Amino acid sequence: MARKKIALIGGGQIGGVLAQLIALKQLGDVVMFDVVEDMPQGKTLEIAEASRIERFDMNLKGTNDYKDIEGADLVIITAGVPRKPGMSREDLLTTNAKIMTSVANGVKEYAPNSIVIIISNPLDTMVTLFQKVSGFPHERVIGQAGVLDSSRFASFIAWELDVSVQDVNAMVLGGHGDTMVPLIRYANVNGVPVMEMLERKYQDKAKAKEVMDAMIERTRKAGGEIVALLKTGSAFFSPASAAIAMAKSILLDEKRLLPCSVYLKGEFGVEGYYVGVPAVLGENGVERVVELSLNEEEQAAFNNSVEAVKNSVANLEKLGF
Ligand code: TXD
Repeated sequence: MARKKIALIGGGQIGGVLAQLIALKQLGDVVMFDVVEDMPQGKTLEIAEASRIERFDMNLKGTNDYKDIEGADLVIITAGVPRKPGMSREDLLTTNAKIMTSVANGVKEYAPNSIVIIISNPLDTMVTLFQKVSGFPHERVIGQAGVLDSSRFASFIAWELDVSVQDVNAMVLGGHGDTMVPLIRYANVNGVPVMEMLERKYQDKAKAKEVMDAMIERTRKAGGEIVALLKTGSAFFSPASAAIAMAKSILLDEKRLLPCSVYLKGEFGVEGYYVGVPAVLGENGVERVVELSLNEEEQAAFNNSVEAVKNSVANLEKLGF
């Protein structure tokens, strides 16, 4: 089987971790593109020089020329600017929309058959823009947000209940903004409902709800919490891990059910927008969207989050993109 070729567009903080994880997990050869001269060459050279220690045979190449991504099977895009303390993801819209337009043209020209995972913020809007400019089929353009948001939620649950995070299943739907929707009813520890565990722990329903509400609030603001601590940029280890889970499911045709930003054609009552929902990822990209029943409160929260995505996309159009 020929080795897969993975192009990373953007070789900054997340791009660097992506390259290292791809090499360590031996998912394929890496081409890292960035507009900054020499930097992607330096980063990939450095990771490659650890190949003897980590024992991988993957090739890594840095470039400032789109031609080098030619024939990539998978493209992961982190190009753009990250948030600084006090900024919302939406504040990045104008700058990142310009960058995403140039990236979409580059990918369209040199890797027209690739499957694309987008990480740049504001996430759902950047995915929308990439698809619009590239004209790629919707199932080959996917946004990463839900895998990370869900992992954050699962981590908080595991720490609260003092159980292994490996046994926690928790999912966050909706747009990648502060209105995202962590699903309480479906959160469980190896099948045991998280709410039931909280109620048994505190012997008090109101207190259990209070604790859950605090975890939900922390999940919604988790990106900002990291920005406030780092001060010079946003999360980069965990978004890279999240995108790699999606990449692996696609490259190895694992068909994992992962929450990601995918194009909806009526599912969950949404028509024509990219929003975070559970989807099966395989060799064709998004193989299908998995619908689940939401109660009134969950659907209202989801609709509210979809409104935020719609507003962001409307802003993009107002800016002329
Ligand atoms: O879960 C998620 N989706 C996210 C998204 C979680 C955290 C951060 N998220 C967003 O990812 C963040 O708001 C940013 O929009 C992106 C990338 O974050 P990163 O921390 O990697 O930013 P860096 O270190 O600034 O890297 C961005 C790189 C940098 O090297 C620039 O030179 C490059 O992008 N860049 C470009 N590359 C290619 N083409 C163009 N035009 C370009 N412009 C800048």
